[in-house]
Amino acid sequence: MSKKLTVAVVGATGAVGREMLKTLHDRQFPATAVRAFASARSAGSKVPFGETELTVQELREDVFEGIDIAIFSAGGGTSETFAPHAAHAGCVVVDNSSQWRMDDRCPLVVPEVNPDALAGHNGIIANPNCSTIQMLVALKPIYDAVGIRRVVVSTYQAVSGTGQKGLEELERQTRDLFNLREPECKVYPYRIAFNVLPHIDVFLDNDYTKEEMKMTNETVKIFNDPSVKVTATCVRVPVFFGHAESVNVETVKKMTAKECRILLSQAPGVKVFDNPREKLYPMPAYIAGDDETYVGRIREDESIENGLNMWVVADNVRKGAALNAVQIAEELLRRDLVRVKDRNVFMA
Ligand code: NAP
Ligand code: 3JN
Repeated sequence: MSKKLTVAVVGATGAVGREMLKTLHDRQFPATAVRAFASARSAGSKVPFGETELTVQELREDVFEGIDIAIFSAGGGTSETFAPHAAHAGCVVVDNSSQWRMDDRCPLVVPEVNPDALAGHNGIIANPNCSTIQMLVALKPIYDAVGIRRVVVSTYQAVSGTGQKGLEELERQTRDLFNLREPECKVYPYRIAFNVLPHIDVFLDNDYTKEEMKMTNETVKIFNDPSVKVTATCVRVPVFFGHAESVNVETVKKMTAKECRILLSQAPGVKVFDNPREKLYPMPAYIAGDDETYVGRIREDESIENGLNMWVVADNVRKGAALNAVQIAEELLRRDLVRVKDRNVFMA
C-alpha cells in the first residue's frame, strides 16, 4: 500500500490557488487527500477540484498537523505569519510569495534550473516571481553552454499577475470604454484598458520597481552566481493571461542564433517557436493554459560581440506560479525530501 500524503493549498480561492488545484488534479499529483484553505471570509465556500469540490477552511496556525505539503499563494503577509507554523508542525511549505525568496534559509527553485538546491531545505521552499521563472527556463541552457555576463529584459505582463482583481479591472474598464463611460481605476494607478503601465509593484529608493529588483536578485540566487547582472523594466499590458519578455543576453563566449535555436529546442520545459519567414513567434493569446516556456525571435545582437536577443512567453499563472510550485512538490517527492529536519528553524 502506498504512503498517505496530504497536500494543502493555502489561498485556494484566488487566481493562483484555483490554478494550483487544477494543476494538482491534471498532473495526478499522488496526494491521498487535498485540503483547501483561505481567509475567514471564504470559509465554507467551495472550490473545484477535478470533478468534485473542496470545502474551503479558514487558515489558522494550528491547521498544519497531519499535512505533509502546503502550497501557499495567499500573499506575503499570510506566508510570513503562517509558513513558520506549518514548518514547525513538520509540513513542508512551497511558498509563492516574495516573503521567503531572498532568505538564506530557503531554497529558491525552478525545477528545470536548480533542483539540487532543494537538498537540505529547512521546511520552507520559495517559488520565484513569475517573470524570473520563465526567463530562467530559457536562459539556463545558454548559461550552461557559454556563460552569461549581462541580461537586459523588458517585460509585458498580463493583468492576471495581479490576481482576480486585475482580471476584473481590465474587463470592467474595457466595457466602460466601449460604452463611453469613464473607466474607474481601482487596482492600477492609471487605466490599463488600451494602455501600458511601466509600473509593477512599488517603487524603491533606486527608482526601480520591486518587481524589477525581484528579477535582478532572484536570478543571482537561482544561478548561485553574483557575476550575472540583470537590469529589468517591468510593464503591465492589457492582456488577461501570459507574460511576454524581450530578453537581451550578453554571453561570455559566442553563441550563434542557429546554435541557440538548436540548444533551446532540446531544453526541458522550452518550446522554440521561431520562424520569421512563416511569421512564427509565440504570443500570450495563443499559449495561455500551456505548461511550456515558449521562445522565438532568436537573433544575434549585432551591436555587441557576444549577444543574443529573444522573445520569451509563458502562462504566468501556470508556469509562473501554480505549475512551478507543483513541480517543486513533485521533485521533493522524487528526492524523498518531504520532511522537516529541524522544526524550529523559523520559530524565533
Ligand atoms: P488573489 O486572486 O487575490 O487571491 C488571494 C488568495 O489569498 C485568496 O484565496 C484569499 O482568500 C487568500 N488570502 C488572503 N488573505 C488571507 C489570509 N489572511 N489567510 C488566508 N488566506 C488569505 O491573488 P493571486 O493572484 O491568487 O495571488 C496570491 C499570491 O500569490 C500573491 O499575493 C503573491 O504573493 C503570489 N503570486 C505569486 C506569483 C509569482 O510570480 N510566483 C504570481 C502571482 C501571485 P479569500 O478568498 O478568503 O480572500
Ligand atoms: O504582477 C505580476 O505579474 C506578478 C505578481 C506577483 C506578485 C503579486 C503580489 C505579491 C507577488 C510576487 O510573487 O512577487 C507578490 C509578492 O511579493 O509576494
